[in-house]
Amino acid sequence: MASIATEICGISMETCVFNAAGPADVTLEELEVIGKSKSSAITMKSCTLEAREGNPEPRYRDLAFGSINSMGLPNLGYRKYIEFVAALKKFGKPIIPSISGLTRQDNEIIFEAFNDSEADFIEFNPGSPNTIGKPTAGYDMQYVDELLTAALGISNKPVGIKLPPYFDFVHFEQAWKVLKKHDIKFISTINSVGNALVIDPEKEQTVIKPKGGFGGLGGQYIKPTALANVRKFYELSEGKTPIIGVGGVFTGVDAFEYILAGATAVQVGTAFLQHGPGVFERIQKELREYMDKKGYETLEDFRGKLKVIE
Ligand code: RRO
Repeated sequence: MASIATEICGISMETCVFNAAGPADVTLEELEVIGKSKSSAITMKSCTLEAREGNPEPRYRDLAFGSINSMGLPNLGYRKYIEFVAALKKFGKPIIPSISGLTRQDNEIIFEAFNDSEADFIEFNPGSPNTIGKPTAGYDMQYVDELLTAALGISNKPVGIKLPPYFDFVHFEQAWKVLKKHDIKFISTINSVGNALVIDPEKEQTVIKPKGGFGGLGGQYIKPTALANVRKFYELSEGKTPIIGVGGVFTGVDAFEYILAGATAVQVGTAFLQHGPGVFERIQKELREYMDKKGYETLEDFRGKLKVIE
C-alpha cells in the first residue's frame, strides 16, 4: 500500500489530508469530532481578539458544485482556542490555530498569546472576503507585509499564511515578492473565491443574506483556480516553501492532482461540511489506491511533477 505520509514544519504527519479552517471547527465539540476522525491534523476556525457572532443568517448555502458562505468570522475569541489546544492534545495530531485578527494590534496580541500554547504551527489568515466593511486584507500586499513583520516578530511558532486566490500572473509575483521576505513556513492556498453571487431564480432572490448576497465560493467550482494558485506558488518558491492545497478536494484523485501541482498536503473544507468526518478516510483511501494503480509508493514520487504540453 502506498504511503501518503508528509511533513510540514518538521512535523511528520501520517497522511497529507486534513481539515481546512472554517467548516465545523468553531466549538470544542466540533473540534473533537475532527480529532476522532482520520483528519491528520486539527485546524481550528480563524479567531479574533473577541468572540464574534458573525454575519446574519442565512449565511451559508450548499450548491450543486460546492458552497457559498458569508459567515463573517463567527468564533469564540482567541482565548478559547488556546484552551482548546490543550484539550485537543490527547488526539496526538498537529493542532493548527488560525489567526485572523481584525487589526495589526489584535494580531500581535493573539500571536503572542499562542506562544505559550502547545499549538504545533499557526495559519495566519488575512484572506477572508466576508468581514463586513473590510476589504480582503490579502489583496493589499503592503498591509500583508506589515502584518507579517509584526506577527513573525512576535511568534515563536512556525507560521504559514492562508492566501486568497490570485488570478493574474502579476499579482502572484507581487504576492511572492512580499512573502519571500518573511520566514513563512508554508502557504495554504486558496481561501474561498470572494464576492461571488448565487441567485435563486424561483424566489428571484440571493441565497445568502449578508453583503447583498455576495459571498465566498468554495468546493468543486474553485478547484481549477486553487490548483493554479498551488502551481504558481510552487514555481515561484522553486519548490522550497511547502504548499497546502485547499479548494474542492472531494476525492483521492483531487488530492493527487494537488500533489502533482506541487502541494505538500491538502485541506478539505466544503466536502467535510457536506459529507461529514468520514470524508478524510475515504479521500486518503482513494489517494492510496490511485497511487497503487500508478505504481507510486510515496508522494515524493510525483510531487510537483506535473507535465506541461510542449
Ligand atoms: O468566516 C468567514 O466568513 C470566512 C472566513 Br474567516 C474565511 O477565511 N473564508 C471564508 O470563506 N469565510
